[in-house]
Amino acid sequence: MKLSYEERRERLPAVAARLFDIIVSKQTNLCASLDVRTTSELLSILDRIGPYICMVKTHIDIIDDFEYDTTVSGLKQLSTKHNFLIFEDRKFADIGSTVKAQYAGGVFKIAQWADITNAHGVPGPGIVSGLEEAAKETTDEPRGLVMLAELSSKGTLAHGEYSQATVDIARSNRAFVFGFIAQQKVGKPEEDWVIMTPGVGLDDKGDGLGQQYRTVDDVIETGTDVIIVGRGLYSKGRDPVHEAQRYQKAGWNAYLRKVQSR
Ligand code: UP6
Repeated sequence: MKLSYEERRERLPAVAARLFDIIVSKQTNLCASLDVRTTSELLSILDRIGPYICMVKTHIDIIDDFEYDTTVSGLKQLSTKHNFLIFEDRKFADIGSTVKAQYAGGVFKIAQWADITNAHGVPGPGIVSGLEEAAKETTDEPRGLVMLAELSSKGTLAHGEYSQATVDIARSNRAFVFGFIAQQKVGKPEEDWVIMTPGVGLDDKGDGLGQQYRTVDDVIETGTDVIIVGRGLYSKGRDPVHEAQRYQKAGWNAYLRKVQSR
C-alpha cells in the first residue's frame, strides 16, 4: 500500500491521526530519540530541533535530574510550542495489573503526559488491557499504544512467529493500538498500521553494543512511516539542528518518492 499520510489519516485512532496531521503540516516524518542524561540537555536540543520533527521519543528513566515539574512541564511546553507528539519508549513488558500501575503511577506518571507509549507482546493481551485502563482512568486526552513487533538489535528474538503473535495481540484493541515498532511493514496488506522504525542512521553501521543502523531510504522503502533517529542527530559532536534538517529532508523525499511511484 502506497497511500499518502492524508489518505490514511481518516481510518486511524485519534493519536495517530494527529501524528499524521503534524507530519503533513510540518513535512517531517522524523522522530527524534533523545537519550541524553539531563533535563537541560533534553530541553535545549528539543527546542532547537522542534521545527523539524513530528515527535520526540524519550527514555524518561535515564534523566539523572528528573523532576516532574521541570522535566515534564518543559517537554509539554515544547510540544505545544513546536507542535510535536511525545512518545515515551517505556517498553512495558509485565502482566496487565502491574503495567497499569507502572504507566499511571510512580515518579514518572507516564500516562499523564506521553501521547504514545509502547509494549512488548511477551506477556499476552492483558498488557494492552492494563495499559488502556490506566490511560482511561488518567486522562481524557487521546493516548495510543504501539507494540514491539521487531527490534533493530543484532540477535533479537522478536521475529517470525513471535512477531506474528504480537500483531494478533495488537488486533485485540485497534482503538488503542495503532501501530508497531518494526523494521518493515507488518500485518495483512489490507490492514493499516503505523510503522515506526528505530535503528536508522546515515553515517554509522552500529554502536558496538548490538545496535544496527539502516538508511532512511531503505526503511521507508520497506514500510516505515516514522523514522526514529537518536545518536545520528546528537552524538560524536554532531550539530543536532543540521542533522535534524538532513534527516527531515531524507525522510520526506523518500516518502514522496514512494507515494509518487504508485
Ligand atoms: N530502540 C532501538 N531499537 C529497537 C527499539 N527501540 O534502537 O528495536 C530505541 C533505543 C534508543 C533508540 O532504546 O532509544 O531507539 C535508538 O537510538 P540510536 O538511534 O541512538 O541508536
